[in-house]
Amino acid sequence: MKIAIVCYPTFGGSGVVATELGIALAGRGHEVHFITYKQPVRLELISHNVHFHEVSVPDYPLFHYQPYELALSSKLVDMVKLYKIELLHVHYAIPHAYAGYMAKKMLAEEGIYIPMVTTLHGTDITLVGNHPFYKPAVTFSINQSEVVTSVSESLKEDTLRLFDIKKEINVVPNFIDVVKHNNTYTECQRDLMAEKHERIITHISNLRPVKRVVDVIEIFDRIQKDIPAKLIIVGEGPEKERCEALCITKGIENKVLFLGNSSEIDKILCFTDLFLLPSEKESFGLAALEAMASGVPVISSNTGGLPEVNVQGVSGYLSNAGDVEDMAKNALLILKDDETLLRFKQQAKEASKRFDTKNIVPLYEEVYEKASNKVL
Ligand code: GMT
Repeated sequence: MKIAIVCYPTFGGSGVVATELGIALAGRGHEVHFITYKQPVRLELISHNVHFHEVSVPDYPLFHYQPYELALSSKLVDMVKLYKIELLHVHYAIPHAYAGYMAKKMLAEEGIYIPMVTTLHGTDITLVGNHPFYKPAVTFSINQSEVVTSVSESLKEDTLRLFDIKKEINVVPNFIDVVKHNNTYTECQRDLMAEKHERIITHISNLRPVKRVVDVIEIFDRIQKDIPAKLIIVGEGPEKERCEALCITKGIENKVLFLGNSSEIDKILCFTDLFLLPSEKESFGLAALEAMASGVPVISSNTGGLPEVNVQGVSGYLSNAGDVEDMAKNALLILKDDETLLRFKQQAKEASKRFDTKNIVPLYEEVYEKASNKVL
């Protein structure tokens, strides 16, 4: 099948999932066209089955805001016609579902009927899409998609609670290539980051308030009072400066490394002993799944879709968002001795296998089949 994938090409989870999906679909013989404003960060390889079409918005002094969805919908129309694309798969409702709907309508004027699948990722529903500025357009474009998917049961429930949705929502969880995450780095270069006797704790996110990065520092502060440890924070975002300042106030700045955005997540996870994800909201928690697939146990909050990913007492522990005492206590339970840590590492890896690419990508193929049979 010829599929257009529309996504955010940045470090966010939705872009990562969309990119990995495109790569996996191409591997299964589909022709995949990424249509977005920049080559997706995880898309290293353009091949005869994987294409990338850049959407550019001409700069014009009259525009206070650049009309991205207009440029995107025009680009979609052109690419569908040029490559005879058979299906649009848009990731993240805002503004992609809206632009996709406009493209569908323009194409229909020319007698070309193309189905659209919209995948909801989380903040497009729980944070941004829910705002009265966007809500009518988000509701409309979700209802106009042939098939709607969400990345967790929890996100499906949130969507049905917050919006007037007339469509069935199919849950297709995020996925991970378990084989790729099988640590191939035997030594993992731990010594680059920490002394032999120190535990390495990692947090990866876009450092936005919803991630509660301050809690990451609070949890780590309690851990390092009990056992020798280092904290690695990967990502860039608005909470970074506040967290750097907090580390100085607590006198732990020499134990915390802020690495910025990294394209070496696999290497970092390879030498990580514990992953922290204390988010306020999290529709799935792809970062937690990536950690688990690399054999890293997870201490997380119990919000949103996290309980569908992190298994209490098996791949790690879950606590109420904000309960840093409980999270630190649970972290110490896992880290206290080598034998317990090894057990949790193995269990985390095992628990991640439910979400292996080979189990989930066929579910998207079924969704495409369903969408193709009911073009609106
Ligand atoms: O977490 C973010 O702020 C980024 C956001 C995105 O759009 O990339 O992540 C959302 O989608 C991911 C992929 O489906 C999920 O794993 C994240 O849980 C979800 N984030 C939130 O719900 C806060």
